[in-house]
Amino acid sequence: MSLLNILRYPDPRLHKIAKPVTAFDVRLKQLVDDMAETMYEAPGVGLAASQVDVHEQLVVIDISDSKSDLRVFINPAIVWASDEQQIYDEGCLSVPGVYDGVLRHASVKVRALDINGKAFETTAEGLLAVCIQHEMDHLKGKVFVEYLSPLKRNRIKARMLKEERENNREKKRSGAR
Ligand code: GNR
Ligand code: NI
Repeated sequence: MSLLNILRYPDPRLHKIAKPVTAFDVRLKQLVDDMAETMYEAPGVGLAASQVDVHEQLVVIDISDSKSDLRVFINPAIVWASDEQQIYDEGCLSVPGVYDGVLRHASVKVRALDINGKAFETTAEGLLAVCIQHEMDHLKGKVFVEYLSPLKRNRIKARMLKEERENNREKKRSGAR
């Protein structure tokens, strides 16, 4: 098990399009383990492979309070979405400290493969529906701040770049000693 580095907005690698997973081997199981560990440690309720610079259609989610209900979605596709929509105050491990309302389908039916390559379907509502749609956006290279107004997005981008500069400066300072 190992922790993976989470890319931060506006890293251009967050906008790469993920390719379908084709091999259900040990390497995939290792990657799922590492992504789950990274998500729990962050802590977050979901993580898409794109966020750890692996551009394959793989998502882990755990919305349980006990952190004991890991869900793995490989090559996920939305096969039905409700007309009803809901606004949820979203955050993202790739945009730390930022929370804002995003309008999405209130309920979605998802078809995906499990860790062994077996197909399954699940219908989600509430936070799980939000999370699945948020993670599937990552696989398409989309970060939730892209739903916000250009003004908000530009402010967020500027804040993230400033934090990155400060982090780099701090890293250099502590490394120089
Ligand atoms: O940890 C997360 N919390 C969250 C809260 C509201 C809506 C979506 C999310 S997903 C996020 C983890 C993450 O960045 N996944 O890509
Ligand atoms: Ni995210």
